[in-house]
Amino acid sequence: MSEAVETPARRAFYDKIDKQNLTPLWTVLSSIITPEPKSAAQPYLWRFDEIRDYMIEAGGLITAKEAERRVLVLENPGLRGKSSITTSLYAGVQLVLPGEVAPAHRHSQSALRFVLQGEGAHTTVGGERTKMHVGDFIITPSQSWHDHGNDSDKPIFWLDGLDVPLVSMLDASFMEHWTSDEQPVSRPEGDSLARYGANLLPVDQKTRNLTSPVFNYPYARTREALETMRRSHEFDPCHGLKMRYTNPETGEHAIPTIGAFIQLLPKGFATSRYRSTDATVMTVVEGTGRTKIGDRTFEWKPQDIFVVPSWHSVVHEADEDAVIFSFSDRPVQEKLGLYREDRGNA
Ligand code: 1HN
Repeated sequence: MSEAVETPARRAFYDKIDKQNLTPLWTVLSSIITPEPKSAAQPYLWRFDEIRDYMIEAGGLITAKEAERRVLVLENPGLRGKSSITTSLYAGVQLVLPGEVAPAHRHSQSALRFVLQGEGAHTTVGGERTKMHVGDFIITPSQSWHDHGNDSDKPIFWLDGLDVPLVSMLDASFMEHWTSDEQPVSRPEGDSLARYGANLLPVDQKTRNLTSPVFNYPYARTREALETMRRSHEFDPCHGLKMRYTNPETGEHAIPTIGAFIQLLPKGFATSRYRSTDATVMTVVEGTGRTKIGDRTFEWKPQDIFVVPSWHSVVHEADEDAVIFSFSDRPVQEKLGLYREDRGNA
């Protein structure tokens, strides 16, 4: 269907109604209802080596305390100025230097952290502290108090993923600061993993949290699971061996607005073409290879971060055994009946 031509009489009419904040649908219909997703977001890859250098430079310019969070936002080149890596999600790389504290606050936005480099710093979420190791997937539920600190002797870098653009779109943002830099620790380290992450649940607990009560999914366990499963050699043509992080109380995604995934691509594996409506942020944990997103190919190595916009075809090739962590707004799209995927025909 082509757009209606503009005659002088029509133009005059549009100008007249414009003053009353009215617009004719027939001039915009084809751009607001597209036959398939036409994202403003673009495929892109950030090299960790480059980000790291800039972050160290930022470390000399501002403290974690003054910045509140010393983060460089990964802005999609098609969404500059919007603090967005996809239409619905935010991503950034955060640095906490030895001895620093990123002060306690809470907000309605949900967050995930995926540790890229550094060992032994900690984050405290809802009164429980956890140590951070490379590859750990750590979550901060909506409205939970959280602060980070680094008592180690090395800088720590992690990838932050938040539902900031989604919450902004819904005009549902709330934020508060704690009265001091660090919240009190009220539960022993490892408490939530013991209670909820050992294939056990407290017998009389009736409540079901929207966000997983496990808040650190240690990489050591995740990696071991992948390594054991690969022995059966059942690789999905589009994903290799791909798992999703779950809320053990419900089996749903670990965060209600953000789905998170880990996948192993064995050495030499090339995936079949795949596309889906959930734009996805990916970071490489192990291995090297390349990913073709639409018609662009990006070479990657550990800690690099890349983004696949909605409905762009994806093909991965691993030169060595590779592990990729990813996140998207899939839970939202699934709940709303909007999620679609296309295996192999893209
Ligand atoms: C936030 O709270 C953190 O707690 C990181 O580390 C990045 C970006 C936007 C809004 C809140 C954090 C954030 C953020």
